[in-house]
Amino acid sequence: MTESEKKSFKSGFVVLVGRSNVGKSTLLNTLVGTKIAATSFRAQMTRNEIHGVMNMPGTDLHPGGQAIFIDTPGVFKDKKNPLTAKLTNKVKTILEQEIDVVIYVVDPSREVGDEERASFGMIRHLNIPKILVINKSDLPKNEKEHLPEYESWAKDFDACFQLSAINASHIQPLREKVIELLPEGEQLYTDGQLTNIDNYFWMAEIIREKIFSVFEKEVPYSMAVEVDNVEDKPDVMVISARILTNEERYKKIIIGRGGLKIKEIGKMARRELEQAINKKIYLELEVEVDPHWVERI
Ligand SMILES: Nc1nc2c(ncn2[C@@H]2O[C@H](COP(=O)(O)OP(=O)(O)OP(=O)(O)O)[C@@H](O)[C@H]2O)c(=O)[nH]1
Ligand SMILES: [Mg+2]
Repeated sequence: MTESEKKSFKSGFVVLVGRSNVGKSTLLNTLVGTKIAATSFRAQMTRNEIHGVMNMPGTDLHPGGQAIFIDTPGVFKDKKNPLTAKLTNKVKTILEQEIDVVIYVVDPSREVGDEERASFGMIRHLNIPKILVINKSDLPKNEKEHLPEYESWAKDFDACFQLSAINASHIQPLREKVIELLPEGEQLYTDGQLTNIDNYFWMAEIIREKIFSVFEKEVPYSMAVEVDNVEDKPDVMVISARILTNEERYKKIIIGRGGLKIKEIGKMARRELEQAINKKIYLELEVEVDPHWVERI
């Protein structure tokens, strides 16, 4: 890198904020180009601060840059749930850190209500550039019934993009805008380093994602996954993990009749992990009742 290139290089932290289920984690994965964060049609998938790094080489027209996207738990209105309080606090803590740009994500198929206003309220006072992303542009027109209302919000933002995170359409203009809005600075994550999460956490998240996908509704949010051990043998990787839940009845549901459900979860998780690691995997899954798992999140 020459001195002048170094000077104009941009870098910084870009936080993704919005209600639960609007597609923040999907967008993070698409922006980075690798699946880092687990996603789900169920609310409250994301529970931790997850970083995804995007490196953009410089061109004749634009300086290069590095954006570190920070995925946050979705804002969710369900006061009775102790998990919700914990997750809301996590978003607040993330927003108190040094961040350079906010991407506020909305879903045009969902109406603007108290939850949306509370969510916007968390970022509106921030004195940094803000981008509005109206996601899920792939949905049919009649499902995006609240689009005009969200479009009218654009005036409160420095830029607004309509895109589809899941189809990766119209993503490049957003990437360029992010780099444009970042301050000049040096590379923060080293080459090849794409995230802050470790392998154990990432594996646990894949397993949790599969639990959400196997159960439509009956399984509670009250569930966590912990990977206890990973043994990387020459021909197979042995992963031991525990699914933790609050109550005995949920344990029964997760295991399923004759162990059918847990087998299905294991099969789906194994398939994805094998593909990502490119190695045969043996996955040992247990279900345990642990009423205190929320406290450890
Ligand atoms: N049609 C459509 N669906 C999408 C798009 N992006 C995300 N989704 C879906 O929306 C659901 C929620 O996606 P997530 O990325 O997990 O949403 P999130 O905002 O991270 O949710 P939390 O982590 O719970 O806050 C999933 O079923 C995604 O497949 C999109 O561009 N179009
Ligand atoms: Mg998420």
